[in-house]
Amino acid sequence: MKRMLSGIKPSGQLTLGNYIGALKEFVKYQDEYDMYVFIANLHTLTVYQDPEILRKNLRDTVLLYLACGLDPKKTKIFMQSDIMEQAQLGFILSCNIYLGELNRMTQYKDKLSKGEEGLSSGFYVYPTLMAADILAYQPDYVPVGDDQKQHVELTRDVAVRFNNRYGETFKVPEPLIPKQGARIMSLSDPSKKMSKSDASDKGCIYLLDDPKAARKKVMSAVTDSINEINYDPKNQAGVANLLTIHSALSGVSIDVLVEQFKGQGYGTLKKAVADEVEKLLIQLQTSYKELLDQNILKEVLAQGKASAQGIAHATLVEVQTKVGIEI
Ligand code: AQP
Repeated sequence: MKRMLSGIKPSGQLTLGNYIGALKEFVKYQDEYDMYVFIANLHTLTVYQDPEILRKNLRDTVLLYLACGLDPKKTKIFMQSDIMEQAQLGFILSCNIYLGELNRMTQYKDKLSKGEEGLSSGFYVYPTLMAADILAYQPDYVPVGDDQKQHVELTRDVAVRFNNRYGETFKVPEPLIPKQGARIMSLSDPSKKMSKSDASDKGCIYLLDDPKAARKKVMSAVTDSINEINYDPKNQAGVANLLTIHSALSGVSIDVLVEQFKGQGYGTLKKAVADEVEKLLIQLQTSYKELLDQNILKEVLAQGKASAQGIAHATLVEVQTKVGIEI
């Protein structure tokens, strides 16, 4: 069975973007692959987090993984910081990644160009830890949204470089980008990705949002003045985003939706999307509450750690031996 690995950074409450671009896909994949999904808690620290809020976000992330349908019998669910081998491998890999490569990372360049102050060095080097998060487990595939593609490219580059320098060690993983839903956009500004740490929450649906409040966000989504329902992400980004969300949640193809909504107003489309979103949130939150009462977090994470650590440890020992730091 081919192995697959991915993770989500709990830097806030999980969003509809995380669900459509990541979790929904993971649930599909867990039946076909040897699946590992971690909670990237170390990555959250690249930006200051209030410890109490972070702890709650960690708990909610695990519960939402389960509520979305990740099954701990099929998917190894674990906390990034529980596997210390990942961080140690991260340092070794950072010694095989050039400054120029990190300088080219779009996320870093974006923050620099916006003149963001107080950027931590952790933010700068986090792609090196992400490479270790992935390579420690020797996966065949890494499902990511398209914004993370560049980081997986860097991971592949360092794997190839390491293999060339020290001999075959790492499997070079393939990124898997969903064909549709790879980038769900903000409802209030469809030129921007829907992000959990967005300053305004108007454009973002959180999976734990009150379903009625989420409806309102959809109903006030920014569209355009063309007043025709087409799938045209360039010229009608807001409408294209609504169609993408509808299609991802209902399973109806975008072409069929465009045909179905032809000649109707944006209000009708928004109402249909709001229905889909509300249905999803009610279903997820019902299971979230049941899981919360079951108090199973620690057990799920311990089980995931037990399965994941052996693989990461074996990789680290091989790497340490190859680079010459083991006697
Ligand atoms: N809007 C999105 N559309 C599609 N996929 C998305 N993902 C995140 N947002 C969207 C995918 O979810 C996985 C986990 O992402 P992450 O939360 O670890 O990192 P991120 O992409 O940086 O998410 P945010 O919400 O934008 O976080 P902040 O605001 O803290 O930077 C990835 O596969 C991602 O592509």
